[in-house]
Amino acid sequence: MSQQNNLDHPKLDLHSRTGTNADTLQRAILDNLFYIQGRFPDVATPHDWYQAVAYTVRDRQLHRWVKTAQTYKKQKSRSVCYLSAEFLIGPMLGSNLVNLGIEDEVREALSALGQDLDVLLEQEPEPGLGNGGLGRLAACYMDSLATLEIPAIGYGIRYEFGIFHQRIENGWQKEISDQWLHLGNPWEVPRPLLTFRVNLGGHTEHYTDDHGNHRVRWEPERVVLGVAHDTPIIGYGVNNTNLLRLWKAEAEQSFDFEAFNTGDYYAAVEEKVKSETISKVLYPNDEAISGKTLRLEQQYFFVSCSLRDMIRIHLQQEPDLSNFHEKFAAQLNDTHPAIAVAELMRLLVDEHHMDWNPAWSVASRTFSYTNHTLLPEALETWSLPLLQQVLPRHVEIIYEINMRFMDQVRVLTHDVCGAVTRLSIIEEGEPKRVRMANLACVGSHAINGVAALHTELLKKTTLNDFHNLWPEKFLNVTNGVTPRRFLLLSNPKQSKLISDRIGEGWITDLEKLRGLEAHLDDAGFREDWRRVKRENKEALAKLLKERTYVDVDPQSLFSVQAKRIHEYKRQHLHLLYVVTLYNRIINNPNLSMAPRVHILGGKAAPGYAMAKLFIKLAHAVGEMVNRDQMVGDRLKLVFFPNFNVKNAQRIYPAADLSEQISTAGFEASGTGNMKFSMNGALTIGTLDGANVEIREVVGDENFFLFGMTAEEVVHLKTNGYHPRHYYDGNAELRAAMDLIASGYFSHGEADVFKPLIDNLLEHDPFMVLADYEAYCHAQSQVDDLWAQPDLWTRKSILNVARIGKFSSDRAIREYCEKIWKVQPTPVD
Ligand code: C3B
Repeated sequence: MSQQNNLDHPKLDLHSRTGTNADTLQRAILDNLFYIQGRFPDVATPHDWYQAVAYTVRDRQLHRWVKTAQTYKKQKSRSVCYLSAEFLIGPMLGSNLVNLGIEDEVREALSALGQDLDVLLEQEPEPGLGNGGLGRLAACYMDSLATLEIPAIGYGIRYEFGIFHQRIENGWQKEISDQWLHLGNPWEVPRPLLTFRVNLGGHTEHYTDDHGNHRVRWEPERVVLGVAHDTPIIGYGVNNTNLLRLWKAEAEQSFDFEAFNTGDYYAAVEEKVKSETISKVLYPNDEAISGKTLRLEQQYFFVSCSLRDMIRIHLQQEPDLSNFHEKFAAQLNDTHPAIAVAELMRLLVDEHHMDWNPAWSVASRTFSYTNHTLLPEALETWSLPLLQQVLPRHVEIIYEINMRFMDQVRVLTHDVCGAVTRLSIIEEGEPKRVRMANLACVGSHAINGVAALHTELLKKTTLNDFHNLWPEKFLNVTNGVTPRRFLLLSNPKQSKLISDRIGEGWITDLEKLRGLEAHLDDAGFREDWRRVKRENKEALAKLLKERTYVDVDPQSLFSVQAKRIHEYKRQHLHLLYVVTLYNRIINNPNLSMAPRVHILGGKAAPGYAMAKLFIKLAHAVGEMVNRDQMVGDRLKLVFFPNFNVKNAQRIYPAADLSEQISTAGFEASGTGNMKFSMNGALTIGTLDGANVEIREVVGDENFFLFGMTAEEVVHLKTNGYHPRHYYDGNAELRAAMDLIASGYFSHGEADVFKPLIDNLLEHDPFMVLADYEAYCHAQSQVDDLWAQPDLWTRKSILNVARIGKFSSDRAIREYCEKIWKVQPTPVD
């Protein structure tokens, strides 16, 4: 009843519309089926039912959402704004049901209607608005922010086409466009009235106003509209419902009437098409920059809309912008939104007429920057002419920021060893380039890496000059993942087993998993643990059969590597091991070994030839190995197509072994490593990214470590690395590479995989060959442990019991305390 009063309308009876018992839900689902979709049960397709359920769930989010907005407004809470070009949120129905705590009731309501919730869950198209780890991290953080009752808005782009679907044809990856919006998106609320005009191109005009002030006007060449589309993000077990606000680009006017009237119909439509292109498609590269004008336009487009939205919200409550930074903490998720530093200065100075110094003080206290990679090809720089062409005013502002910064730097560093040149936001050369990481560092009050090792390397290498300049700005926040989606939702059996033993507290306090250690000596518990894993593996085996036609034995050890395909992640090292096992069987047909199923999954960037060739090789090897009678069930290799959030949720629970084998120093953190471990897999991995910290908490004896350290990698590289030396020195390695090179896996055509083998032999930039022997050795240790199932189970339980640190709740708490300085604002 109190809800009724608080929402200020005596006739608004929220309870009848949003009750959560099975009866009310059943009525609401039928209602939505009829009134929103114009369907009735006799003719409704599973997708119609899915949508009806989704609307029913959304109705139950909406009044929490309104309450949340009211509460935040009343309390004038400081809000976090997470600026990210990617939010890989994945399917929403399952996680919303879990977070609202109404899964059982909805299941019951549906079964009374003759529908199966699991079938409907399958209907949801995946919002693939991200490439991989970075985008998924943003989504996990949104879940934790809401669960921790932190006022927050996620700002990004409503891509019409998300990450492509991967189809495999004759072993090759084929990209299929992702039409996730095709049948409508029940989760979003379009806000056509919440629209900003975004300038692009043109030139600037400097003038003096009536009061003698120097002012700048930006005369754009064209204008596009950014229209807000809101998706409610509900916390687990709380009322707080935050906002994911994604911007869609639209044309300012649908038609150029002049052109239309003169008969040039197509020219009239052209402008519209051009404007809408901006939010059309996600760039499918992870960790490589595209340098395309459209990409810059995307970045500026969403940043400008977001900042102006923040200013709009601010000015509803405050007289001016002098305390903007006290109301908002804006996180730059990598350099993709880094143009925000210049844009906020433009908004404050040009549009709100603040003086430069106070404006700079506001801006630099608003922003903080997370770096996600050390790979040089991922560090964004924009050519100055291109920036000039798209954002002429921002070039002036960046020059101004840089000039003032350089003056400061000269005094502080006395230009020791050329630090000034390296710190400059502008990189000299033909053409000059703007370094977005430098802009982000200069404009932020905090800079963080995403795992302890990564942050240390940032300080020592990529951002070393900035660290020397401002050591106090640097800190580490190790990544985390949400246990709601990646354990509670995706692994119901293991979750139940855990809750039956230690209660449900772990769901919002993952450190509570420690309580499982007390049950380690309980043989019945270990037996149940094994049963759950076996059942999860049976489910995956069934899915693998449907998707790839390969039969696998759920009793085998499931060894999984699922992530974007990239040379630094070294999927080819994994494959060399599989070929090695194959050779061992051929050489010794009676070999007794731990039966293994090796599962690979991941998308390759469409333009990344080596990664695509790898996918072909994985299929080629799988084809030979899987049908070789001599091998039988001892070894299988399966490539799981179209690795995405939905598929990931079925893969993690079924893994025995998690392959985290990147070249040390290259994987900033990794988050799959955490998800596997949370689901009871043991890790075989290098001392890289968050592996280091995972090993620390689960214990050395519960982790299969191998390979060079980051330091050793650098040392070997500087002293001259000769991959051939390893090839010559290891007979098994030689045999595996020779077999691939011989054409054995490519119908005798030796050329097909030549680029891959040649690259390894001649360059091997990620030192696969140097770590091969250590990797094989660690894999033998895996086999030894597999032969002792009970000991394996103990280690699996310990991995889960000790993984609490890697909850995104912990990570978000650290951001709140150390960077954003925000407090929870609970909603009644
Ligand atoms: C990724 C990194 O490659 C991962 O190590 C890291 O765990 C995640 O970010 C999240 O921090 N990353 C990415 O997915 N895309 C980029 N452009 C850069 C880093």
